[in-house]
Amino acid sequence: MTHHLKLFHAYTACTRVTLTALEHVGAVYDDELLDMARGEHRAPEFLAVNSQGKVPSLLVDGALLTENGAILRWLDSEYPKAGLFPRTVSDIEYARQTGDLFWLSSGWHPYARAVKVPSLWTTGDIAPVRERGTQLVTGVVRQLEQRLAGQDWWYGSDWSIIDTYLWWACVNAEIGGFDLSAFGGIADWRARNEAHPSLVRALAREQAALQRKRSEYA
Ligand SMILES: N[C@@H](CCC(=O)N[C@@H](CS)C(=O)NCC(=O)O)C(=O)O
Repeated sequence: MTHHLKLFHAYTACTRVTLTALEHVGAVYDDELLDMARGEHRAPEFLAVNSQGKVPSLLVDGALLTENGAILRWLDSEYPKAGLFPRTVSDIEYARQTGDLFWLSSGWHPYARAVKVPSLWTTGDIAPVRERGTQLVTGVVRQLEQRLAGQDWWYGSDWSIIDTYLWWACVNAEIGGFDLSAFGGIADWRARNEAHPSLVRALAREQAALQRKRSEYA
């Protein structure tokens, strides 16, 4: 069954993961970029769509899905042959993949945001928050380096959407000033991610939405 899909996203946000997944499965979808700097995610029009005021927000035939982990799992079940995740042969393996999604969502994501947008986590001085964020990101990037020693992707020889989510978290921290170049063990993996056609198309789609938004202001 073909669904009508509409994704609300934001520039450089974790919606890069959702966009990559939508591109990877070959979905036809509408998209709308929200300008977070102007507070569009808190505007009544968007809160009427998602009262959490967060992206990704994916409307599936008008029904709301939130959180990358949930959206990625739904897309994987709709497009099982697309290969968003490696096929699992046991419930334990499947639960491990789900654990990776939770780890990204509750670990990497807030750590990267502490580096890039430390004002989210404090009403006071942002410097110690950024410093702590940098320590936490350093710890998980080291774990990533260890995992990638001797294998090309998180799950071994094949790309999965987990690689895009990890890439997004690393690059988001870098946008906030984190020195990713100090981690030589992830350099080739990063380049492979950035050459992946689904991510390349996703970034082009994000860029097109950004240009549309800018032309609204002009
Ligand atoms: N764990 C969620 C996080 C969703 C999330 O926090 N998104 C950010 C953008 S990367 C957002 O909407 N921030 C707006 C806000 O928190 O006010 C996911 O990966 O989907």
